[in-house]
Amino acid sequence: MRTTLVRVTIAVAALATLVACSSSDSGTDSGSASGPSGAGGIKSGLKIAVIPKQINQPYFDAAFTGAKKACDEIKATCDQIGPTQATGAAQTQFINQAIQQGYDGIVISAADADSVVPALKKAQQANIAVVTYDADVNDTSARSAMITPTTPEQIGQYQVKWISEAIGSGGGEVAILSAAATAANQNAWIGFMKTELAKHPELKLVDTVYGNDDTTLSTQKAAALMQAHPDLKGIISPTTVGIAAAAKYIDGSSYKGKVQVTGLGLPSQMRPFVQDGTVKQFGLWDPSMLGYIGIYAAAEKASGTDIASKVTAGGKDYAPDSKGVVIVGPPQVFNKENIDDFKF
Ligand code: RAM
Repeated sequence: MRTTLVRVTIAVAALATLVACSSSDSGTDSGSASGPSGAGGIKSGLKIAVIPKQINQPYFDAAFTGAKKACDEIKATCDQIGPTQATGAAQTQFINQAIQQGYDGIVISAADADSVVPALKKAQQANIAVVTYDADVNDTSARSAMITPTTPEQIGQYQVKWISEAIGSGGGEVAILSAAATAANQNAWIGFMKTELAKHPELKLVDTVYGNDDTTLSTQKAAALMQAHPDLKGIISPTTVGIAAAAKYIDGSSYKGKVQVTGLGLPSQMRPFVQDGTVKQFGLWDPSMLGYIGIYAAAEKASGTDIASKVTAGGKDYAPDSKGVVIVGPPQVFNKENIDDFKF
């Protein structure tokens, strides 16, 4: 039976729609934003750059699937551009490239919450609509809206719940294997994990390490954690790259069955580790919704619509909070019973 965190039916229905429509390419390339306003006042022919923390990363490719669907619907061109390494310095080059190439909008997941800000402000001065998705910037004036999966609090709390259930009442030492130390999303979740861990005296957080969303480094960090903490009972990895690396490492080691792994992962990458029992449960949300709503928000802003109190995507209204944050929700937990139902 499917375990529900919030109201999973909505997410599954939305996901099914997106998956069904996701294989087409981005919309028409008219190269300018001068087209007449279409439905919802969005100009046709907008050019929008989607800048993930890094390219060739299945999580961001899944998000871009939703972005392309939105671009098809609004007759925009959207391109996913970005670095292979998730750093702010590398992303800055792509932001500058988008400015030079006359994009109308940038939808970005910030690898570094601070260092991309000056370039994003330059983009705004060049009349480019800037929206963050997945990972925000610290200076929120550098973007018009932020599309976030669900509340950071909930994401933090659930990861502690999953590791606590996997380890059992005996408890023990746990460690966190994160992405980059500069990523605002992971840092916010870790903050809430610590608050939640304080309610679990049986669990002791002994280390927090950073694999920078790099598979090799994340694997090395998982191995080093085991060396440094031979009594470790669990690894929480709030990154799709980190959790896949940690699960693979534990799966192939003598720690299998002794050390639990959980966090945020893609069902497609985690399936073998759930099926063979290395991972009992983990979670995520539908990444494609972040790209989908991100494109609509950027397109509305680029078309002159005020998105401070409402973003409309695919006929549905989302209300940003006072800081411009749109919560997509809800999260989904994956386990042996339901993992085959999810394709992303
Ligand atoms: C990785 C990235 C991304 C995060 C997911 C859960 O793919 O760090 O920012 O949201 O994990």
